[in-house]
Amino acid sequence: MPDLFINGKWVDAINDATRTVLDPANDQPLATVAEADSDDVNAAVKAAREAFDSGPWRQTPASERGDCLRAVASELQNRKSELTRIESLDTGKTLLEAETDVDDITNVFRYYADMADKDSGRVTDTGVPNTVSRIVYEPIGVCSLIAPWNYPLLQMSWKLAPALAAGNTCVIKPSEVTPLATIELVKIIEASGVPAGVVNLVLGGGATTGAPMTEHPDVDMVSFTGGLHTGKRIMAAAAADVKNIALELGGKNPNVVFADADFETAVDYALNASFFHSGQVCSAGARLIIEESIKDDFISAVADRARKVKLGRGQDEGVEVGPMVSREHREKVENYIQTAIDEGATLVCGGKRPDDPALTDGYFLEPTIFDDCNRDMTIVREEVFGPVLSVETFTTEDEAIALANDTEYGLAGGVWTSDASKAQRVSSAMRHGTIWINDFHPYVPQAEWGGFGKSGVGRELGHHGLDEYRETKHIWQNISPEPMRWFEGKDD
Ligand code: TXE
Repeated sequence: MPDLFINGKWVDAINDATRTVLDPANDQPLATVAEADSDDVNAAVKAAREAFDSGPWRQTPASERGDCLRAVASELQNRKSELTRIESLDTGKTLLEAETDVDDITNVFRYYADMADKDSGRVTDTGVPNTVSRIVYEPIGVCSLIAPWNYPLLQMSWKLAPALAAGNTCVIKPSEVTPLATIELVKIIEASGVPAGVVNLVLGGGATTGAPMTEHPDVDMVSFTGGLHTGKRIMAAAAADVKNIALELGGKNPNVVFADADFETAVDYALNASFFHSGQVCSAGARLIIEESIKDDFISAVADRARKVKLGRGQDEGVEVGPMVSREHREKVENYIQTAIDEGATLVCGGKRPDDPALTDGYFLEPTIFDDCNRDMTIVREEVFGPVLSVETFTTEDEAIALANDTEYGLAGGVWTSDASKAQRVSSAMRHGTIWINDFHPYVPQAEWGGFGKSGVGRELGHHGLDEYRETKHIWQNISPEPMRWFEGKDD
């Protein structure tokens, strides 16, 4: 079956090109999908433009748009086991992680279904007699939504659900590395009653398919989640037409542990913060910033558990961490590991591919910990996006805060302490978009997600996540118009 979806029809790429999608657990082909280029993007943008300008979607009552999103949420649950399996196969993540993703995006669709008709603007008191002043929200227009490979369904849903709730039309592109579950999501949207042309799916590489989505003059808004380097290019491309943008560009997230934290719980969460999904998480707690007095015991406890993490195929029983997403990405992370060694960090555990012969074909990498790190090291400054934890130490609260903020990113961070006042002081001082106190990683659709600094522009989720996809318009009416005679009396 063709797998580009343009103007309500499933079609092949115009140039008939295809791409093979690989299973990261064994390097074997999983599927062959269409590979779009700028011709397909042009067709998709044209469909989205027409659907926005003359189609019914933006005039559809917001409550009915909400009903479509609710139908998507129900179908996501009906097809949960199938979607879970596809997402797990495509990304390498475990079935439990993939299932959690499907539950999470169901909640995101439900949340924006409910939000769709809850806030249609406000009336202001202008203070000027005989006037009516209304603030209303309108969709922005055609939105290009570009997602990465670590959370393909989830990242796309964070964009698509609010974009549709607000009445926009969209051209969407998952990562070329992990396109499979998004194809299923679009089938679900098609069946939900969303009209033709409102959601258009293109598949393909960043330069050939993604870039035209950001450069096309008929696109009004670009929402992107991915790497910093690509984010900068997209921002520059969007500048040509002054398009609206929303960018989530990852992080270098501190996990600050004070000596008065509950030791066992903090160890458990430090492990999860850094090695969950092989560390391929934008909010991964990849920088452990720990009070000097407990460092040795803490590192030794985390390393003991890291050595026991069960690697394997994400679909197999008992597996705790799957492979990395691609051969190229594992090589990139291995280069970071070598650089850390060259720059003088102390390797505590991991740092290599597993010895298990059953894992040699997949893109596996052992959980890796580096002690004796400092801010001059590449591993401390750059987003590694793999199962690699760096350790820095502090002795005072101020020092902990300074280390936590010593990053060009600012996406998320954790603070561990049993002192409630200290928790508040430190979390207030940390310059990051999300702070977890005595926790790490949870998010909810009700709360905004996004970063300070180079972690991006704008916010997803929550109220703000809907605002990203709306224009605000002020409508002013003079209800008793009469000549104002501003210029009278100025004749010679
Ligand atoms: O991401 P890219 P890559 C970080 C992580 C990783 C690095 C690079 O540090 O090592 O990014 O990963 C599309 N115009 N994150 O190279 O390139 C691309 O096709 C338009 C953090 O895989 O950012 C894919 O759909 N689109 C992150 C998407 O952008 C372009 C998650 C992401 O790919 C494009 C993933 C272009 N010029 C990686 N070039 C997070 N924030 O969670 C590429 N794309």
